[in-house]
Amino acid sequence: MKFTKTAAVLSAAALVVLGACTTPTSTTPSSAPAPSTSDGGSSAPAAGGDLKFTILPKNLGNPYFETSTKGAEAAAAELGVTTELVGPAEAAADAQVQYIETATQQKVAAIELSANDQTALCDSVKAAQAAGVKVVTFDSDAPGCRDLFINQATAEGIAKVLVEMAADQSGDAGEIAILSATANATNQNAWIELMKTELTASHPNIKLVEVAYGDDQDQKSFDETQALLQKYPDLKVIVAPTTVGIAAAARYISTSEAKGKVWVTGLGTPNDMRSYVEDGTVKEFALWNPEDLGYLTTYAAKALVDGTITGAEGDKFEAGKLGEYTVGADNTVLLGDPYKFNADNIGNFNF
Ligand code: RAM
Repeated sequence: MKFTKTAAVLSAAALVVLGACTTPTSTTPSSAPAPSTSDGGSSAPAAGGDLKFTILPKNLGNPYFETSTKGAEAAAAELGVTTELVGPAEAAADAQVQYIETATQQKVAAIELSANDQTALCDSVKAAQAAGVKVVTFDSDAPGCRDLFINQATAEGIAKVLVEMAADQSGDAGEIAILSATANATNQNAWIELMKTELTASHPNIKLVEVAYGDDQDQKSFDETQALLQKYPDLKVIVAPTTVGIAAAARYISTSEAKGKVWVTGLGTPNDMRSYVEDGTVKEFALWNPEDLGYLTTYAAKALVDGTITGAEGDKFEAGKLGEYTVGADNTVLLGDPYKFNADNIGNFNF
């Protein structure tokens, strides 16, 4: 079942309305299978013909990016584009540079990038662009250099949902901690800054005691959770705005004495989090549909490569089953709104 359709059917009112600058006009789920299109070839792309896009997530083996890649590949199949998925095993700050350089040498038409670092990648991104490659970030931006950013939801909207859940689950008072991804992650850092602002402005009785980093590695996130519990015996909530971190934190707490006392919330996938909602470790968490994010990214990249859009504010393009989208300020396209998952609705989602 697709998120877009289900969310609309379930409860449109439950969605956080954030002043979207997109206009999805259709929510018909795609039945196109996600093909395996790995191709390490180095021939130049022919306009309108054998276009090649490189998909470069923060790291491989992360279920979130496996799902976004599925969407990106489904869109590529619809558009007749060949894709190659590449990326580092670990989400380190500059680990993506070599993949950008290789894609540039291969003269791919576009790179779809979730940036591990806001600035460390810009030299290689600029070299790619100089060689004629369009660079579209998704999920985590490199604002200083990319052609276009496909944003899953506004940073303000994500921070608001995260703080809302932390406040609900702590009784709006007491100690909370954040378990993030890497210390350089553009997306998590933007959300955390806005969370701090929101906490100070509207939740004076909540104390954020620490921001810990699990580096989007399962074991490190698990160990950091244990350390947080030892350091802060009065901790009430761990907010993990990363799918890897939230799942690892929930796994730790599900078999510890903290279960039922320390709540885990943040951003997770329903499939990763289902058992922890069912066993009472997790009350509520949020996300968007990563598959739609990947799908939209490929359509946007294709529109850029075709010259249908330049990435300027107001540019419009068709994104297959998702309908028409409009480029907003700062060369950004917004997918939609974050969505909260809990025991009442998680059974309706499968990603
Ligand atoms: C992890 C990554 C990704 C983030 C999600 C919520 O998979 O850090 O960048 O958007 O979590």
